[in-house]
This record gives sequence, C-alpha cells and structure tokens, in this order.
Amino acid sequence: MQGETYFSVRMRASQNGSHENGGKHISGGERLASFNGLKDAVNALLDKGLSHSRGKPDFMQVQFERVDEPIRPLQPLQIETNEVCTAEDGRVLAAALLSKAGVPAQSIDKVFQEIDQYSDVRGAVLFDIDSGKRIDGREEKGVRVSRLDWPEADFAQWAASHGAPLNSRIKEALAIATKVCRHPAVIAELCWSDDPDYITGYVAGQKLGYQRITKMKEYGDESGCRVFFVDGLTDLKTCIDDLEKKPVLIQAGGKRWGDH
Ligand code: WAQ
Ligand code: MG
Repeated sequence: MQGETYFSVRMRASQNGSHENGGKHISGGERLASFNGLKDAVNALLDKGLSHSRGKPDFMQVQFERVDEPIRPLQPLQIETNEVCTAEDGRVLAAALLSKAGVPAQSIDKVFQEIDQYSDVRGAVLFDIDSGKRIDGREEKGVRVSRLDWPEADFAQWAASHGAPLNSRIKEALAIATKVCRHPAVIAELCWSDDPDYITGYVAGQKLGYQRITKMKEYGDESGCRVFFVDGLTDLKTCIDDLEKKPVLIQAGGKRWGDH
C-alpha cells in the first residue's frame, strides 16, 4: 500500500490494576489501519478486551500512532492441521516439529521444562538455541509483535479457499507467525493460547509452515505460551526492534501491495 498513511493501533487490558502494577493480563491486540479505518480498529480492539474468556478487565489502554516506515507485504505461511487426541500427544508432536525446524533437543527440553514460567509473560519469550537460554531480558513483558495486520477481505478469501474458519484468532496467529518466521534470526515459533476456552496451538517455521496442533492443553487451563527460537543473534536490540516495529501487512492473493 503505497502513498497511504498507516497507523499502528495497540490495546492491552488487565484485571486488578494495570500490568505494571501487578494486574492479571486479560488481552492484548495490535492492528494497522488507515486514518479512515482507525475507528473500526479501535472498536474491534475495545471489543476484544471487553469480552474475554480470561475475565473482565479493570484497566485498558488503547493507543495509536502514525507509522512512517514503508509497509512490507507478506504471503501467509502454508497452513496444515495436525489432529491429536491428548495434550500430551500434542506436546510430543510439537517437539518433533520444532526438531524438524532445526531446534536442538536440549533447547526443546529446556523450554518445555520452563514453560510454566513463560505463561506469565504477556508477549513472547526469545529463546537462544546457541546458549540454551531465554535472552530477551523483558521479564513479564516479553516481546510484543506489533505493527501487523491482515486486511479482512483478503483474509476472508484466503479462509474460504483453505477451508479455514473465518475467525480473527487464526488471522492474528498466522499473521504473527508469518512476520516472525520471516526474520532471519528466527528458526521456529511455539505457541498456544492462554485463553481457557481455546486449546489448539501451533509450531511454525519458514519452511515448516504454520502447523496447527488441535490439543496443546486442557480446557479451563489459563496458561499459554509464545516462544521464538532464535539463532546466531548478534544484535538482540535490533531483532526485538524488528519484531515490534517493522510494519507488515499479510496479503494472500491478488495484486501485491506496492505492485504497479
Ligand atoms: N506478540 C507477542 N506475543 C504475543 C502477541 C504478540 N502480538 N499476542 C499474544 N502473544 C502471546 C502472549 O503471551 C499471550 O498470552 C500468548 O501469546 C497467547 O496469545 O487455531 O490465541 O492471543 O490456528 O491467547 C493459536 C492457534 C492461538 C490458532 C493462539 O494466542 C489456530 C492464541 P493468544
Ligand atoms: Mg490470549
């Protein structure tokens, strides 16, 4: 989309006070919108935070800011769904997929050992496969991938042609995975929701694609995770900056943004 000014819109909501005052994370969201689309984007994020299965928020912040960098168009990763019967089977399959994407066994084991600690993070954990350690240094905040969106009409067309449900959860998760796996330092991503009513998760990688796994935890469980496995990271600050700030729009079909 050249020539049009875009705005990054972000929301975070918590319960029992703000996040920085120890409140429980309820919901977060990020969109990219034109000036005329701001009202819809803010309303959609407001709705998302107000009607959430993790609870009613008593703190919410919604903000928008102009994006000055050019927006990069990206094709969504290939999607596949892997049916499993139990959460244990789901986690075993996730480990196998991470291994296929190039994550060493020691790092996979360590992440699964530490997974309960990661569930308090309201962004993502950056895990370095060289040192075998979490390296973002962001504690509870983690790294929040922002400045990304998938225009609804393009997503609807994509969903129809892939037999995928028309829900914003898949749209948002596939958009994050596509942006993150495109980063040269990122080997793979592991994610499942912290929402008690959603148990499907995924492993993603640039070559592996977006591999959904139908059961990663039990219904009612409020612990989720999002881990980006990174390798050969010489400049941590730039990597975090790219993930948080480089603007990306997902586009599956038709004319690509910026084509003439
Ligand atoms: N950047 C970094 N981390 C994030 C972001 C973001 N933009 N959004 C969410 N997270 C982290 C945060 O720690 C959340 O607690 C955790 O991920 C889970 O977020 O059927 O719904 O939005 O294909 O609850 C995946 C499967 C659903 C979708 C994942 O995650 C499908 C999901 P949630
Ligand atoms: Mg959630």
